[in-house]
Amino acid sequence: MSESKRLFFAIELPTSLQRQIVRWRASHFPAEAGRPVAAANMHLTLAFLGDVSAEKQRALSALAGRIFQPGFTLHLDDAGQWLRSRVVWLGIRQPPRGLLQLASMLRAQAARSGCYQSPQPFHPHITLLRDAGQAVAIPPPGFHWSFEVKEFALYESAFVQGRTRYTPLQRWTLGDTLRNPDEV
Ligand code: 2AM
Repeated sequence: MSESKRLFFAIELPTSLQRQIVRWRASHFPAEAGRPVAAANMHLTLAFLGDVSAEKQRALSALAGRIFQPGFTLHLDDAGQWLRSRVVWLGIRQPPRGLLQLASMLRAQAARSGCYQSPQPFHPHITLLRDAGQAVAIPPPGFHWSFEVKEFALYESAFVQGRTRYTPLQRWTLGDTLRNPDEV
C-alpha cells in the first residue's frame, strides 16, 4: 500500500507580508498569548484534505488543474480569536467571490474524491497563534495588508524534528481576467 500524506490546498503569502505580520504580532501579543506560527508556515487554507494516498493525490491534482478562474485581491482587514480551536487569526471581512469560488470548487472536488471534509463552513483565515486558550485583546490589523492572488498550491503538512512544516508540493496559476480580444 502506498504511503499517505497529510495535505491541504492553500494560498501562499508573499514573504514580505509574512515578515510584516510577524512584526505586528510581536508588538501586539505577549509571549504567553499563544504559540506563534512560523512566518514561512503562514498561509490561507482553501481545503483541508487530511491523509491522502499517492493515488488520490494524483487524482486531486488532475482535478485542481482543470480549475480555470481569474485571480483576485485579498485585503486582510480582520483579526480575531477562536477559543474553541485556541487560535488567533487574521481574516477578511468581505471575502472576494473568487476566493469563495476557488475554495468551494476544491472542497467539492475533495468531497467527491472521498477525502475528509471539514464539517465547518469555509472561514478564510491565516492562523497567527496556536494554543491560545485564554482570551486575548485583539488589536485591529495594520493597514495596507493587501496582496494579489495569482496562484494556489497543494501543501504537505509534516511533523519533522519536533516542528510542523508546511511544504508546497505543486502550484497552479489563476488566469487573468478575460479580456476583450481587441484589447492589447
Ligand atoms: P488552522 O490554521 O485553522 O488550524 C494545515 O493544518 C492547515 O489545515 C491549517 O491551516 C489548518 O487550519 C487546516 N486544518 C487542519 N485540520 C483541519 C480540519 N480538521 N478542518 C479544517 N481545516 C483544518
